[in-house]
Amino acid sequence: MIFDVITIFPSMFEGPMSASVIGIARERGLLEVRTHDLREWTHDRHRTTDDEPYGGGPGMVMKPDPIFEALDAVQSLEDEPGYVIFLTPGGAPFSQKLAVDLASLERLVFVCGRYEGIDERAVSRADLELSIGDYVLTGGELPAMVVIDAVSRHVPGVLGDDESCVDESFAEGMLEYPQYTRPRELRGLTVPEVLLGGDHARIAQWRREQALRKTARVRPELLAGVALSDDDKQVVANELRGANTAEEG
Ligand code: JEH
Repeated sequence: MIFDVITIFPSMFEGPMSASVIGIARERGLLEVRTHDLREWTHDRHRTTDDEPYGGGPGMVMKPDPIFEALDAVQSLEDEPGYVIFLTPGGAPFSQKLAVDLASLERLVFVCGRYEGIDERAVSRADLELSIGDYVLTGGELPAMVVIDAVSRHVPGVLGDDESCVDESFAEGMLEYPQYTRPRELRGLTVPEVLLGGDHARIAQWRREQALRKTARVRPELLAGVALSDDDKQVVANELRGANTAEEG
């Protein structure tokens, strides 16, 4: 899969896109991440990418013309133009489902804004406008890397067998159960007994209950999308009453 990124800060991508899973997948030729410096498509001495907002107001706005030219050039690099994504605070919420769906495309082209945002005529070149969450960042670069990371995990071969993403729907729509590794005891903190026994049915049952309780506590709204048995509903009701804390930690 190919990711093309148009940005005024290509260097921001160097570390995150070279380390760990993404870096290894690039070395193996499973992914390409190519950055393109937007300033190459400016034509003035100062390589200007921003200008004052029409109608007044604070801050500066990203000029549309370099973005049009950059997209024309980058989209022409391959036979197919790629699917164009703008990262903006007002975009549709990025989600796990979108990460999976976007992974079936051959090429994504990201435009990262800066300043207070992007001229709306350039934004109209987007096939999709995405936001990674309801908080304001300083630009679209970190969001682009978040999307690349989440999508790449679903490109065949990127994750090893040990870290495979197929079984992530185990506790469909719930938060994760707690995980433990060695040592068995650390500073008086112990691993739950059930995990040491090798009774896989009991372990699965325990993990599901832990996931259910955590979800009820932290993200109760997620449970609307989960099929709950009568026993499950009892567990949820207990958790919401704040029970099971003293005796089970
Ligand atoms: C932030 C791209 C490009 C943007 C808006 C404002 C104009 C009046 N989840 C996310 N958070 N932030 C971003 C994002 C994603 N995806 C993100 C970006 C850019 C993505 C520039 N910025 C910085 C930025 C706030 N608005 C500015 N105001 C004048 C129209 C309203 C407030 C500040 C900074």
